[in-house]
Amino acid sequence: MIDKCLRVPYNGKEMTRSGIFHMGRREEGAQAGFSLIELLIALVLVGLLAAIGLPVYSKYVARSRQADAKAQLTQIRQAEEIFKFQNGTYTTTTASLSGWRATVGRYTFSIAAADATTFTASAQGNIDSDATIDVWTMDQDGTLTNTVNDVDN
Ligand SMILES: [Ca+2]
Repeated sequence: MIDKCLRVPYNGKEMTRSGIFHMGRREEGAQAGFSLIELLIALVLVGLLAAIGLPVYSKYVARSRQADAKAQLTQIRQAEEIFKFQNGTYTTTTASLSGWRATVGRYTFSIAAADATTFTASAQGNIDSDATIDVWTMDQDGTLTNTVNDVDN
């Protein structure tokens, strides 16, 4: 077939009349393209990659959402320390805390308990597609606890 084609040398390769470089030999009359089996194999491979990759990606996204809870709980602790410095005690009155935000991302925040020496702030949010709620708490010492981990449940 290549013998019948117009030969135009280009960078050491030969170009046919149709402008396609000859990379290999193809039998006369054979059609270029993919067979059904090749397409099915490609579809199965794409399906396998999606089946493996999607759960991994979902967990990665959920873990990144947990950063919202950690960062905001740290800010709440700093606001509580400022409040205690000014008033001698921690507070559950969130309006008294500087920079208070009741929701950040998928989390809602609250202060369950506070007195002169301790407080417990918590964050709750559903960070993935199941019904489990992710729960974080932070105390006056900055101890961060993931009471219910939505990523692994
Ligand atoms: Ca969930």
